Amino acid sequence: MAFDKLIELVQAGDGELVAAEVQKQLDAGSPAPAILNDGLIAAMDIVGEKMESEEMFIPEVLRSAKAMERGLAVMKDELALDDVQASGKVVIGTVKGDLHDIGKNLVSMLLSSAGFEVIDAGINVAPDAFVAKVEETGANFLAMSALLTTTMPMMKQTIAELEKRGLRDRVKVIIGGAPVNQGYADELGADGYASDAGAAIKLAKSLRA
Ligand code: B12
Repeated sequence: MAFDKLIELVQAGDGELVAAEVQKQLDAGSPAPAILNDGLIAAMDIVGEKMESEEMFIPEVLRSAKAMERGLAVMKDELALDDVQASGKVVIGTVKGDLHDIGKNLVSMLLSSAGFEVIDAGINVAPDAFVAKVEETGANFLAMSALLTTTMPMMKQTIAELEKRGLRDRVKVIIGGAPVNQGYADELGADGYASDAGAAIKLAKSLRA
């Protein structure tokens, strides 16, 4: 497989070699979305399995995560979907109790390249902090990421907080993260769910009108 070496390097957590391998793949004509999905994300899936089976531990997983981000940085321009200006202001963050930010950063990066103004609220963002950011910036989108089944309910609490502050009608709420799905989005009354960063951009554009 073309990305075997890249997958190995991400697991080994060597950011410099990952960045060089991504560049090599781009130079050889591999499309950036394939390098992302079949290389970097495929590697993180393996890392997740090894984490679960205790073949890898937190410090190693973190090194892999950082290495993946180095690889992503190399492809930033290639991943830009198009240069059409999309008028939209998005507050994005990972919900309270959750420190996973790679997916959130990827969505954020692609939203910016698609012309959205992105305000990154960071990780471990409490419902009132999300809502304060929306209020302060006048954003018309709120994008929440959760990677843990235990932190998903924070999305519900954040939507409730938006309602309490009378802001729910002004913002489109979109959600994502590995344990989240369309059914959960429907249950919460979110405006949309997307399974990956590319779909997230399409979703945001479709809701913008
Ligand atoms: C890297 C990682 C970590 C790193 C995070 C580093 C970082 N800076 O993010 C560290 C080591 C810190 C970590 C810690 C923990 N982790 Co962790 N981690 C992972 C791992 C291996 C990869 C996640 C990742 O980055 N994937 C790559 C990105 C690109 O994918 P993604 O996040 O899914 O994002 C995509 C989509 O979901 C979507 N998306 C994401 N966000 C959004 C938002 C919107 C609005 C939209 C539309 C779309 C969208 O688009 C993204 C791009 O395509 C996963 C396993 C896995 N395969 O998911 C486990 C995993 C998520 N972790 C897990 C666990 C259990 C933990 C810990 C509790 C471990 C522990 N015992 O301490 C802690 C919790 C810490 C905390 N409080 O958050 C479990 C969760 C189980 C569960 N169902 O709840 C997993 C699934 C591993 C496993 N199989 O057991 N982890």
